[in-house]
Amino acid sequence: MDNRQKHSGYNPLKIVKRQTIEQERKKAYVIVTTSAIKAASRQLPRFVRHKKTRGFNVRVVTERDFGGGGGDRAAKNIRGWLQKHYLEDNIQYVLLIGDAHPVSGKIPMKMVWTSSWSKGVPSDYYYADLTGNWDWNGDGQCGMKPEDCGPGGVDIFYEVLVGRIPVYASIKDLDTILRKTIQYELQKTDKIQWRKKALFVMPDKKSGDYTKEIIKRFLMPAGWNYHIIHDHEWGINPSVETKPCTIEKVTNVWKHDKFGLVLWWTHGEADSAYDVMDTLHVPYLNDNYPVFVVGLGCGNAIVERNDNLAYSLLKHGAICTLAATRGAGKMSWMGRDFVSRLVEGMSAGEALYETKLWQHGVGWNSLNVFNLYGDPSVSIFPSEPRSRRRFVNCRAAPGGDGLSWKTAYRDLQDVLDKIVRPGMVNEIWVAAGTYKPDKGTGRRQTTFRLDKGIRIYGGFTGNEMQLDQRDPIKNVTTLSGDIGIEGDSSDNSYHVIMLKDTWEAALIDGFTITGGNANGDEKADKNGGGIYNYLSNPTLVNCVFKQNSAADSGGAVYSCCFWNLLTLTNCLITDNKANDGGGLYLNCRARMTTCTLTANSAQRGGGIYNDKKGRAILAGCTLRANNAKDKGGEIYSNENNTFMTGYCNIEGGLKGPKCGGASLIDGGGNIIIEP
Ligand SMILES: [Ca+2]
Ligand SMILES: [Ca+2]
Ligand SMILES: [Ca+2]
Repeated sequence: MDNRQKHSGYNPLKIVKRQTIEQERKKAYVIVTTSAIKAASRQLPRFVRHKKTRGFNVRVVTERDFGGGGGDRAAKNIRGWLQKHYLEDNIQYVLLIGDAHPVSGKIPMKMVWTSSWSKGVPSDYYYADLTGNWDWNGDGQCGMKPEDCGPGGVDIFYEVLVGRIPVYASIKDLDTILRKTIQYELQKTDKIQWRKKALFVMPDKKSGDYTKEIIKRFLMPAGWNYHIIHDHEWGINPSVETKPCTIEKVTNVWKHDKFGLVLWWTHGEADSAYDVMDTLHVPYLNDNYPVFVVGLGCGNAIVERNDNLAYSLLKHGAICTLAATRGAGKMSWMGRDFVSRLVEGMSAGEALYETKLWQHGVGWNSLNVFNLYGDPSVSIFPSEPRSRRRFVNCRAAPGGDGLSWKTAYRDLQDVLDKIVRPGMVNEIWVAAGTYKPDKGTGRRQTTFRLDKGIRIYGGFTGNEMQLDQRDPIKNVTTLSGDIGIEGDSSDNSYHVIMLKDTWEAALIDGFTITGGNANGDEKADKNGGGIYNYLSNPTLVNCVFKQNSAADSGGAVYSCCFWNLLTLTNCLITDNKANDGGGLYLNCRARMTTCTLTANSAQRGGGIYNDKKGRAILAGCTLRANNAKDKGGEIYSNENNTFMTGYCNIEGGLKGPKCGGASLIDGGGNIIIEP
């Protein structure tokens, strides 16, 4: 260890340990109902036993636990109980069973007002997001956008996955549904191949491309078959199986074939999806092969009506239904994304709430209006693995699927290529070695583009099962922009990593990032040789940035814009160069802890250039021997921003000659290293 490192905040022995996303703890399945239903249902005890055999802690909660009431009062009490217990009990699934009427029901849906013109939408989203304040402006109406949706208000991140079985009068119907659900889940894998067939019912001439997209992108790669009932051909190839679209034709196809999934898109009301299905035809369907129903259209799940189509199907013909409790506007994405996740093996609840989450709160009415009837933990292929973690090892055999170390991808870019929608992969483990973004093409625009919500970890030998078994110091894992001629930076990638709009939790942990050379013609390609970060909130942990450069700003990292947050922990940034900010260029919020910047150089801000919208806080960091030709060898901070340091170690001190700018705040505890 040389003298430089002795003063550094970068401590190779102290790798920050992080929990993986998948927790080992047993998950809980909570059934919320009334004591009357609990006493009367013959199947409920069997259902509880069944869920226990599937690995859940199961708990039946009644008004005696949550406090009872009707309508809004019951809703508040149920949510309050869930808020109190979801963390401690590790609750994953919530099944609501009872009278769901939003005004009078004992296990009600919550009336959500979605917008100022809304007449109220009964929704269970309220029970899935337990951390948000759904009446943030305190006017007594929940979920109004924008009034209740600011910071601290409604939060689109779900904590639990919610489904419901409405109970109108008959406990017998409830028992039928519970019995069917148990049977569905107990069927063995070799007996459920029939489920790999989807029925699309589209009496709308616009929906040809939509159907094609779902089939091509999601069904065919997963080995599914399909049947289309359509009024028109509309360029579907091969041509549609059945036309035109009438309720009689649909009933006929549905009852004589077997489908895992039925999706329709049409106009509708409580008891009818026009030209597709209505409650009169439901009894003719075959309940021995129940389907997942995705009903795109208005009102098929109007909960106040005991003859609503979604519930009628849940009793006979369906295993789960996703449908609207009121009029629905834009919703094609809802069906497509929900189906893509079901096909991949997610449970109904996961598929629904992941779909809602990744919609970013856009289409707020639809996000509330579409609700799940049925058990949220059921999936079409319950036994198939559906890990969202992928493995990469440059020494792996070719042709791997990335699902284990043994079958790892060889190239990090292979994983990124295969992600067809956000959330499909959420964790990537990368074994020691060097990875380049261009797949040998030499194209300088190629980069490791990290999509939303991905956590990427380096430092493995290639057999670890736990995250804390890795050692990024020993198993150096390099992401290198040195494409083309090795050692010649003039033909390197403009950015080794690019983050764009990754608003959620992108994490890069345990990598050496090197060789990016942002000297392109486009404005963006002149910034951020190591990482180009735009409108994203990444966290960089245990990373080393070295020998990256940018013609304009941010040799190692360029980070923008002002409402975003860049978090750097335990990183070493050395030997990078740029015009502004040889190490870092910040035009956003930044939080840096125990990082070291050394031997970076620039015209202004050798270590860090903090621009007008920059608001940086540094704790326990070392800046030393960085160099600027013009001003701010260690730090240059523009006016009208803030730059605060505490317990840092800055050569020459914060007010010394190597720090420039009016907005540097001494947070106390700083040490001055004399040059
Ligand atoms: Ca409100
Ligand atoms: Ca939440
Ligand atoms: Ca090169």
